[in-house]
Amino acid sequence: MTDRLSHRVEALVRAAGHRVSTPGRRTRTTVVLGRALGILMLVCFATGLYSHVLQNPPSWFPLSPQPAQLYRFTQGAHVLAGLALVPVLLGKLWSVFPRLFSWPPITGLLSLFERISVALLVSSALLEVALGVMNIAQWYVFPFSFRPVHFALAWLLIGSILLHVAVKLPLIMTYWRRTAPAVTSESAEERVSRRGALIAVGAAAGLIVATTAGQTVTPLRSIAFLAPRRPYVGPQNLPVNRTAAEAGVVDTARDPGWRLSVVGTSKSIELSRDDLLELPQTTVELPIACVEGWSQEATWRGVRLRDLLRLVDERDVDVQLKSLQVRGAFASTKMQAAYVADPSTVAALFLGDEALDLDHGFPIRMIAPGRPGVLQTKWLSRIEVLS
Ligand SMILES: Nc1nc2c(c(=O)[nH]1)N[C@H]1C(S)=C(S)[C@@H](COP(=O)(O)O)O[C@H]1N2
Ligand SMILES: [Mo]
Repeated sequence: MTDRLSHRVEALVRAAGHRVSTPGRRTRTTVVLGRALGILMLVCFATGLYSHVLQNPPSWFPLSPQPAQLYRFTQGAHVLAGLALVPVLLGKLWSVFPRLFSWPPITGLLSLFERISVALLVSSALLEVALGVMNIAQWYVFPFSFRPVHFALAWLLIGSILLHVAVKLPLIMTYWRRTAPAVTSESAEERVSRRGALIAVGAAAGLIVATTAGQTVTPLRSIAFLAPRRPYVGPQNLPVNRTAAEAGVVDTARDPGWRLSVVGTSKSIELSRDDLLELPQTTVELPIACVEGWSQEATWRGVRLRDLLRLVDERDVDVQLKSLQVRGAFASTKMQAAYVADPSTVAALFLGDEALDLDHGFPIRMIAPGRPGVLQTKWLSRIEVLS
């Protein structure tokens, strides 16, 4: 009885395997796609770590506000590489899909180990990429906060990649070169089909990058059809991630009684918007570089943060920046002394020649070089020295 059942299952699996196996699904295809995938994932991992460290800096990490454009570059690369790897990942899964039907499914301890590592790899890769895409689409349907989960999955993913490469090393070496005997022995038809598969995957990745890159590479912005936010689209020609209405600050931000509190360890002051306008003004060119991959340079004018702190006799200190916003992860952010000391770190009152739009943080917002957009706190109400 069980014998007949297992024969039926085996026959079914073999038939399914036969149906899905085409010459395009060759080990060489898998290796070529795997290499591209490995490179893209390494780019994502390195840039993701950098972004994580900027948002949660360990005390030993040498934070540097300059170069001011660095985060814009690394986070743009993170999101673009992450999007480009979607078709490569799908192509690679397609190329190994027939192996799902290999029979018997497990031949020993090593093959059990291999199957578990592949299951881990595939599920963490799919989940990681899906979460990233959902996040940039601001589709927060998952019941947990994005960053810690994306971060933890990244380690799981990189670990299972290392394991996978170790297990597959002999195959990878055999099929690494185009001139390898295992590759040159394929038929002309097989070669055409394999190349076709690679070209299709490459074209899909190229198309995704071309139609998204404009969110950060401004000359390409007119073809950024896939980008959720595009440069120069928004109030004062700058995109907005969260509006004043969404943050619940419309009334408090417009209130004539608004004051900015600057709180030092021994002294504190309160400044109205007019008081702030009387202080020396500085103009800086700095980008907003959102963690979601879009970025845009803008001209900001306002008071240097270090000048504000001098008013309460402080210098070289870490500060807490508090927003009028009551709820939400970015209602309050921390800024380390390295950024506070930078002469281009400004509490901005103007964007270009106009007073900040309400959605850009009126009456005043923080703008500092080399920081993730999430830390450029809008609708500032309080700057507090951390002792
Ligand atoms: N108080 C507050 N500040 C905030 C945010 C927010 O939600 N609340 N969003 C941040 C994010 S994610 C980005 S990318 C920038 C965007 O600035 P902009 O809307 O002026 O372009 O503001 C940051 N400052
Ligand atoms: Mo952002």
